[in-house]
Amino acid sequence: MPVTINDYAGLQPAWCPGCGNFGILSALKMALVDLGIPPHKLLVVSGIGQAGKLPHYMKCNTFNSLHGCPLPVAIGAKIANRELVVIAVGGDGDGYGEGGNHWIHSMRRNHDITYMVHNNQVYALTRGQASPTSGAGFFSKTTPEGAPAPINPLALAVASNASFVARGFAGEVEHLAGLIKLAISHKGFSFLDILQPCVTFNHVNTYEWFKKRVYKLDADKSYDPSNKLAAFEKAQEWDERIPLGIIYRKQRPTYEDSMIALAGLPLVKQSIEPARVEKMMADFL
Ligand SMILES: Cc1ncc(C[n+]2csc(CCOP(=O)(O)OP(=O)(O)O)c2C)c(N)n1
Ligand SMILES: [Mg+2]
Repeated sequence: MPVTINDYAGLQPAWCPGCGNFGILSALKMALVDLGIPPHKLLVVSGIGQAGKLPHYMKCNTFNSLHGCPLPVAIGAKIANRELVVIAVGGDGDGYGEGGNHWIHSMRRNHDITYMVHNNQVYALTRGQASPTSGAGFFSKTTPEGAPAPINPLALAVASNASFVARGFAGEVEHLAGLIKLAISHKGFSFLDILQPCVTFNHVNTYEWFKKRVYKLDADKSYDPSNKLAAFEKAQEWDERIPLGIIYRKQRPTYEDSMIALAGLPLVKQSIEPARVEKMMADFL
């Protein structure tokens, strides 16, 4: 039976009307249906935040982890069962702030998972504090004198050797669905920064603000996403023009490829020999 969007129907979202998260949720479901991935073959792991609620609104295997921690959980699951498609999701605070360390090292190790960051440039769940991507001067309760300069997630991902680095926009759902399909199909760590207007707590980076600036890289045939220096340069564009699409892509061996224990059956399908476990336990005594 072909996979349909209804197979993924979850609870009714509790996000604000107009939230960019709706576009991201639709794009993800569209991508999964197009790729024909049934819900029982998918695991979506999230952190904490408005973005972290996304798995509640899907019917599939889900895990709502701690703030900043979707990646270690997603990686553990992929190592245990590489037959699962594993997607980690979270906000900019979750991924670039509290979970920043996990993010950098997951990219470096090239785990075979997809990571989608809903980048609304604010802490939305906790009601509007500045995040690592809030624009310089962004006024909030924690930055009464304006936020300091933001990090550049795309440049950081290229520097950390992520093998797939892309940017989507919640206001361009079909384009985003296409990027998610490419990210899931890529073998290795796929990092997707998704521009997501927050209609309640970010009155600077609105749909209108983005619509004036975003353009699609796919139309530029001269851009070569395998060129690392060109990718760094592209990642600097922001204030006037904001590129959407694949910024950097280079295939390299995954972390899982290098694990001898994973060469045969997935771990969950390997038999456990109690005698070996007893011997290992005895060594600790
Ligand atoms: C260990 C820990 N630190 C802090 C918090 C409080 N907290 C919950 S969500 C959040 C930030 C949410 O911002 P973001 O990750 O950008 O997600 P958004 O709500 O914007 O989608 C914070 C600081 C927490 N729950 N746990
Ligand atoms: Mg946020």
